[in-house]
Amino acid sequence: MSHKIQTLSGYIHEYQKSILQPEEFWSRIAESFHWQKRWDKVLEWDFEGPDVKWFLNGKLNITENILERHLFIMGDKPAIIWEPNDPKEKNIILTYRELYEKVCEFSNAMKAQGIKKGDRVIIYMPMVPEAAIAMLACARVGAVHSVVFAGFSASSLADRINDCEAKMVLTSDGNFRGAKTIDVKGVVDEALEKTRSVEKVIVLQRTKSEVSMKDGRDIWWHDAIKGQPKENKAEVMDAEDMLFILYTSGSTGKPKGVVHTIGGYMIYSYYTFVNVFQYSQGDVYWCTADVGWITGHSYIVYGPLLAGATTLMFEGVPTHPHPGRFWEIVDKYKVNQFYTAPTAIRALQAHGLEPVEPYSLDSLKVIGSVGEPINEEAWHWYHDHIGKGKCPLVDTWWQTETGGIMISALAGITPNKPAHASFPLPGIDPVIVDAEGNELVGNNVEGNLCIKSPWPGILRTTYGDHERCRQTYFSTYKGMYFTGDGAKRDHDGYLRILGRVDDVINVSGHRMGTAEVENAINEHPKVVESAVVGYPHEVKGQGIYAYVICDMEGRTEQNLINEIRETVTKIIGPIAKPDKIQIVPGLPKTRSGKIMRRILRKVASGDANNLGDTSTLLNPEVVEEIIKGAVK
Ligand code: 7RM
Repeated sequence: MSHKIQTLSGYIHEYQKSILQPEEFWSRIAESFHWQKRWDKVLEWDFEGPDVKWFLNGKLNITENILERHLFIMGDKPAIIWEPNDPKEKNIILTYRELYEKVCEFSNAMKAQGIKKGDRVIIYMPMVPEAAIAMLACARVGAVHSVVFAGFSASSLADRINDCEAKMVLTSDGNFRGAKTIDVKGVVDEALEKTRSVEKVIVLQRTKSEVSMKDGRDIWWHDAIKGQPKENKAEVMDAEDMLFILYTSGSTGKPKGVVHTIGGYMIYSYYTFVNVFQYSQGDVYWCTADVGWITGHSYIVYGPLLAGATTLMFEGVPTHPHPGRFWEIVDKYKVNQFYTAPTAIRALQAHGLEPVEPYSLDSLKVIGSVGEPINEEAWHWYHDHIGKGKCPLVDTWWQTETGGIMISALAGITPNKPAHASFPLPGIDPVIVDAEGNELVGNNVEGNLCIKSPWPGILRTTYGDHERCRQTYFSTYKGMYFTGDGAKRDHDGYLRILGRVDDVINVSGHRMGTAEVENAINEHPKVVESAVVGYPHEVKGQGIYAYVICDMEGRTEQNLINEIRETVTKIIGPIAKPDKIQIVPGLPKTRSGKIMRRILRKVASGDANNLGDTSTLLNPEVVEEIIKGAVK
């Protein structure tokens, strides 16, 4: 089956068709998959509810489309290549047949431990093949997985377990990352003290660290699969049954559980993978994300495996044991498509060309970028020194909520421009609107990015709180999905993403709500009030700058700053640790008591010269103090 667009005119044709006749367009793609029962209707939707359904009453199991469907012709083809953190440890290559057997075996084990269709299962694991096997095993038995990035703290993990009332946790003893061995099971144990729903924990032995196993609750992975058959029949699922929940940060409160359903997500992750990366059979594809993020879900696991691709999974970090590690891996496996984040590119760029030079990188055909706007300098370095000027660079814009890539060039097919995501994929109808929601037509316009009509990968709800989903995405502009990003259509019609327009910051490609970080800071007993903003950071894209009002009694400033950092690490995880903390006497507020973040953002960016009018503030004098004490 090939739904791969081959030419620019092919793209234009497919795009037009997809917008004029979306149902015909998507059903033609869905037809090449295996359905136990065909759908009755392709699409039903309204964005008021919101209520979006694709492939109504279609019955399927996504793992049959990943496993059984590929066994006959591709049983011996590598499905997953796993490269360990330590280059001296042996790698693992799993063929489609072996993956089939392992998924069946583990899904049988999960069933034996009491998991049934509809149960929620938390996956808190390092980047090992078992993480992908765990996801697919859930899908096979009809359980809903929720992968939690293994860098999150016990308290973040507990919040997620509680929010979805998970019945099982899949985890490991520890995690190798760079030079460190990270405790994983201990974090799970701590989280489970604050939760009640979890009945069983299955623990993979990875680091052979000392861990405590709770009788009746915890079982080793290798014991759980003992004697389990390596085959089974996949559960019959409805196209609109939940496939997974993935928690993501927004501008208010706690992270919300974005819900994706089986049929639409399957079609969309597959279609976008094949077209954006122009994957050909036999290619080796590598995405460096972690499976704890949506990029890992759609473009390490589901998209590539649905396409019968060989997907590489890397356990480690870009700079360990040396800053040429990525390029060493590219040469070792002759990687053809390479997909990473601008923050990784900038971090490696800082090491100069020496670590790149020993490697030929000849095999590369396509390079990709995701997670944050890629600045022109990083774009050129990546394009010239990694892509050697000959590989198309796809700058892919999308979100946890969109399920798959929305705006991107198709590698080598559609035109491309540095730092521009460029054009929408077939099926995507983006618009730029002004503050009132008026559509800004034509070129040379800038505003907020919305999407006018549904695509198969759109989120269906936020778990347990549909109103929050409506409020967050469908209420700002009537009848449209609001992305939270600003965008510009330039004089040539290329789309450029300008970044978030809400209180979400993007640190090393990780989404973080400023309110979420503030709440964590406020947990420190000496903190009175705090305000968090993003500021431009050379490597991370944005850094976290926290202004904090403290009760200083009995503490030095430095002590407090260190303690606040620890508090945030404990409550959210190291990724949310503020880069800069300024202890301030007050925060600039309007007369109605709202913090003036605009001013704080300017000061944090080192741009305190033109703060505009501050005379209407309740406490204008505090601004001077803040400028004086700004952390450089
Ligand atoms: C895939 C992912 C989503 C937010 C999104 C943007 C930003 C992502 C790009 C980008 C500019 C890009 N999902 N973003 N990709 N900005 N150019 N190519 O990252 O849910 O974690 O984040 O990330 O602000 O709204 S996410």
